[in-house]
Amino acid sequence: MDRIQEYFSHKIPTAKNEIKDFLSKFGNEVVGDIKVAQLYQGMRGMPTLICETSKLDPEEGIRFRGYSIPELQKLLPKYPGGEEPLPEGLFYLILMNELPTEDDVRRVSNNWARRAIVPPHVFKTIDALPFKAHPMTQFVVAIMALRTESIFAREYASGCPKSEYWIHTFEDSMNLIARLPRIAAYIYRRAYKNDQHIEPDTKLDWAGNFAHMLGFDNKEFLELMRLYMTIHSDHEGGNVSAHTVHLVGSALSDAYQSFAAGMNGLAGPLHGLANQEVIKWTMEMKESIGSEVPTKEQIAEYCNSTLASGKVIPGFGHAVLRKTDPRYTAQREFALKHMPEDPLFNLISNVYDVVPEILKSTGKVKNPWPNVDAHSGQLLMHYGLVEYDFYTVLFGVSRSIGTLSNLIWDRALSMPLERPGSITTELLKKRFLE
Ligand code: CMX
Repeated sequence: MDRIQEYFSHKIPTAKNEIKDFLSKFGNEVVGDIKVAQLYQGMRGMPTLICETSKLDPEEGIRFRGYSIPELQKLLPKYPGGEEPLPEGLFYLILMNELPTEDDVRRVSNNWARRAIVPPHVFKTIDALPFKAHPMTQFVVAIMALRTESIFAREYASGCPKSEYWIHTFEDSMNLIARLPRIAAYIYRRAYKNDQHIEPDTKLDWAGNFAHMLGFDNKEFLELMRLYMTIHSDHEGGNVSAHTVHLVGSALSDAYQSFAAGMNGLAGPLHGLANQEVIKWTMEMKESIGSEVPTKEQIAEYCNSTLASGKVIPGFGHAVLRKTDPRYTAQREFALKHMPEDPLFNLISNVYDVVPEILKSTGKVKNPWPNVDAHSGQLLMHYGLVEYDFYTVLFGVSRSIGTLSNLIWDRALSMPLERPGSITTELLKKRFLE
């Protein structure tokens, strides 16, 4: 057992006892009512899951173990000379429920670097796919190919006791998080850079090394990756990718199977794929208007034509949030600091000025404000990562931190198989009409 795992193991008995004690006192209390409409509305607003790592407030946005993004930008350790938080620190915080020291973060970094070797058959599996296969398809296939390495699957098959499930899930999760940047970079370089690959730089941190393997060694880009990987990691338990990883994991599917399932959810256009859709939509707008700097009136006209054609405006709206996403704001501040004159940034800012009023005027959009995906593509484009089909893979690499921390806790707390009840419309009608 390594030091990080051992430290985590000390957290489990206390957490278990607290829950047991709480349940013995309040297990029969009612948490909320379920309205019939909610059953037809994607279960919006129903508290049905336990997720300890983060909580999303509709007005304020995400808090990771109680800390907002601006607070974490101050409190989490940075790379020497850097200003953005290291995702290793975010991982430590949400897993241990403790702010990490510089040493804790260095330990996570070194631990992931040690685990980062990807077996050759994974690259061969990716190579078997057409170059044009969507990067998210390649990503999911590669994660499943890596499943040959699952310690949980092996130990479960050989009859390990239930008390050890979390240990094997911990090992799988750490290995998977460590290896994803290499896999993602391989997919990127294969698809867009003539299959010319870059060896890892083991002196770098996890996100910095990822940027390096993608082929971007600009210091600002490394900082962007640290911020990006931190803020996309976790968004409480009910979003499609987090919920899917938890649900599939509840069948004792291993970390590879669970995470691959979650990534198929992230690849949907209403969820993570929106980050590529935003840039695609923005490029199509510029082309359609015939200008690099469309006016606000032209943007408004284009938005109305998007809505009239029955499409959504990507990057705006949210199932929970009712204000501008603080992840959007963090990225906007990065742009204001490093590239205030970037024409695409100015266009994205103008879209921000225009879209909310238009969405409000539809009378049906509950949240007219931008979400995380409205800004991320502009920052990547600025540094030359222009192949926007790849953007959701970046989101996916980051999401491993949150979803797999949760999976470790699920096994540590022996969370049961998830199996909610369902009901037919006919039965509902009978109940209320007869
Ligand atoms: N553009 C146009 N219409 C929108 C809209 C948008 N950006 N956001 C919501 N609406 C529409 C919905 O499609 C729905 O229309 P119908 O009643 O005709 O079906 C109506 O407004 C009400 O929807 P809502 O309750 O406000 O939003 P939901 O909780 O149902 O959906 C979301 C949330 C994110 C799927 C939706 O806002 C959307 O489609 N946004 C664009 C895609 C996007 O940016 N997704 C990324 C979200 C963040 C992430 O997961 O990465």
